[in-house]
Amino acid sequence: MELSNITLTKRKKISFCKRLLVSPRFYFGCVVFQVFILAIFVTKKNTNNGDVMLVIKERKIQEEIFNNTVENCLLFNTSEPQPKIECPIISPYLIGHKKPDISDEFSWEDTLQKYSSVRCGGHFRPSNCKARQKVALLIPFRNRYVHLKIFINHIHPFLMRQQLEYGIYIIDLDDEIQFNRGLLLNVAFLEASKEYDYDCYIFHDVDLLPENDYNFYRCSDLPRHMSVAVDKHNYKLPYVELFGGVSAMTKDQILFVNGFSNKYSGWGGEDDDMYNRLEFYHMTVFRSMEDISRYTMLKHAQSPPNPNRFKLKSTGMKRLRQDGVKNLKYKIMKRTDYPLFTYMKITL
Ligand code: BGN
Repeated sequence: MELSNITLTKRKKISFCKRLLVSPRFYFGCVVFQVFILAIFVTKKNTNNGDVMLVIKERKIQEEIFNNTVENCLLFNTSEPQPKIECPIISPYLIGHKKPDISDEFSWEDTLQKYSSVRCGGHFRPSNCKARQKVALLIPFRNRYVHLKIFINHIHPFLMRQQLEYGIYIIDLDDEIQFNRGLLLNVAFLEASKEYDYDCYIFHDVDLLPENDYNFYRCSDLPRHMSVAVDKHNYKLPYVELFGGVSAMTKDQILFVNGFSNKYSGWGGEDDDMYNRLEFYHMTVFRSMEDISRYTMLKHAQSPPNPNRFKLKSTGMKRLRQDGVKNLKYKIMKRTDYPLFTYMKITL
């Protein structure tokens, strides 16, 4: 009895296999599976290709925009006479909301031509009135040449329309040292303030393009967080304590809280730490309306987050007085005044 049962099961299995081999569904399944494997392979290959293409593009644009030096621009002299009459509070040149052009397919020569009134190092001053604020744009940077090209082309006309006097500082860190946004912003602040008596310092990520020129790039009595509504976050503020992206502080406000912490290497946390500093000194962060403070974020791969950022943040207020712009030691490896921005590379 048992023996016949076993033979029956065996027979069933064999007949199942036989049926499977002649079934069109089986072959269809095989084809689908093969296509699936092939698709994974091709996508992976394309991603690698994409990476290579991006590196080539970055190189090309680096050469394109870092090719021109002071010979191609007029020197900036702070003591040049300027009109006595102050610019109006609201500039007559504002155009309101306009989605930024994010293409990098334009000629840098044309950009240089268009903004030839900008002085060496990216300094600009309106010619027909005295700007109400002198603003330094401080931009931490590493290897994002495509973004830099788009950003510089976008930000000059934006700031000009606001009738500001401004300087643009791109600050880069020794390749051997891990990227550190807070530290770079501290250095950029120290260097820009040595150079000129700015009223306002704007900490600006290179991948954020302001969409509305009623988003005034100036400081107020309170520290300002400006990139309130970013397209990547569906134009909504992700959390109330956010101080990253674009923010503005006066020299006094920065010195009062000892600038940013220098300890946050890698991505994340340095802006939250700054928010804590402001809170510690009872300084409220001011924000403009969401429909004005809109930004387009340029696409990029997410940098690896710093795994120590939570610990650093929780112990941050203990270090506040020793860790910041005061007593920060660094060396400038390279400084060049390009026609549309000042570039500095520093080491520690
Ligand atoms: C937050 C980051 C910020 C960053 C925003 C961008 C942290 C917490 C560290 C203690 N904060 O999550 O640094 O600017 O995202 O949306 O990672």
